[in-house]
Amino acid sequence: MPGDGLPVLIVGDVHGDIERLFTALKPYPAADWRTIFLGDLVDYGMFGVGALRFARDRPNSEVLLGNHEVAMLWALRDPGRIGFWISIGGQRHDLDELSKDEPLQEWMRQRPALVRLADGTLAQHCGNDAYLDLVPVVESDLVEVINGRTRELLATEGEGILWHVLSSANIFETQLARLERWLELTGSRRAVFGHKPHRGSRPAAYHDGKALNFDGGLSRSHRLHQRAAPVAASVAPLD
Ligand SMILES: [Mn+2]
Repeated sequence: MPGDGLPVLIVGDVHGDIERLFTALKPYPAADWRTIFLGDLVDYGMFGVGALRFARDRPNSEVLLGNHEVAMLWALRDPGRIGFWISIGGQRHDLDELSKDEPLQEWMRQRPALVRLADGTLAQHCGNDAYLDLVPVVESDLVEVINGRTRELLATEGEGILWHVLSSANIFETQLARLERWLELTGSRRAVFGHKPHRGSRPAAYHDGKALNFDGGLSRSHRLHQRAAPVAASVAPLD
């Protein structure tokens, strides 16, 4: 993994606000941090593709798949999905830009759904165990199996299945038993996710830190943008 051994920086949902992303990352030089982007870099804001390219090219970084990336890839393949995608914040100029950039498309289709860090942290887009729906049986290397299935679905017109899984509501805040089962199945000690803005000024911790939400509503274009939320609500080191 790129940046193994470096302290870990988590970046919640960017949603096209590259300007606030730059502000948020200023204290954290790429060479000094292993950066994990939790997905949903696109939609709502004007610079979704710009944010994707920036995250892709940042050294020592990993970028997870969010439901909005899936919706965008779906719209790219099937024009009949463009209307839906625009209804969830899709920006037409970004789709045009993506359609001209095949290497970026290919990179997006290779994004993992899950990343497990050396300290036992599991990074994922939504705070839900719906990822289990992607595998018929629970296997020992669950994280790798789910990531393999994710890539397979993106390569075989399975965006609808992935959209359904990745847009599942965050439940770990309120459902400790499901969180604990998920952590056990994936061999993890805590889950880090984004997907739905919390309302705090720092990443929100639940169940003694076993669940951490890093979506601080960073994008000013998001319908749930928290006007007073500092960038540190979405971008912060992992303790
Ligand atoms: Mn999301």
